[in-house]
Amino acid sequence: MKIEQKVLKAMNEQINKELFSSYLYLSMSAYCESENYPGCAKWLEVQSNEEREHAMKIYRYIHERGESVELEAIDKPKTEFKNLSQLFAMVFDHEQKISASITALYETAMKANDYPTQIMLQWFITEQVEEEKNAHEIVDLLKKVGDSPVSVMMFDRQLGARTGK
Ligand code: OFO
Repeated sequence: MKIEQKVLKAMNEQINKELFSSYLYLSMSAYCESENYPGCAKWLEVQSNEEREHAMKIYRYIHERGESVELEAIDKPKTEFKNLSQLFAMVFDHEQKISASITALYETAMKANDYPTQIMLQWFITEQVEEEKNAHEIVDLLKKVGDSPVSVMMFDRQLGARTGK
């Protein structure tokens, strides 16, 4: 069964969004490295790698369906941040936008009666619940941490405990 053009276009756009997410989180990781928050840098690097893997899931799926992937230019991510609170608020905001984009893509696949694509996207829908939850928890935690250097150091250590590549 061929993928409808509308669905294919939306999936190719989603690849670009996932790659941009990866690039954005890597940029945030670089900022944390330069500000001496190695734990936050590690968390964001792992997140960046996960986002690339999300892009690759769709990339592989398009090929499995015998269609073509079309990669577009990736926008330049923000490189300067005010502080950790602003940075993680941006992560949460970005994840909410990605969830909306996945939902819209799912609706496009539904309208096209493309059941395999809907099944493939169910993984992303579940993943987004987790991603939003994680980002929201960090934003909340940072509110409690406040400005105390010792608390910020402990927060950084906690984030650095994240496992993954
Ligand atoms: Fe962080 O989200 Fe991908 O899908």
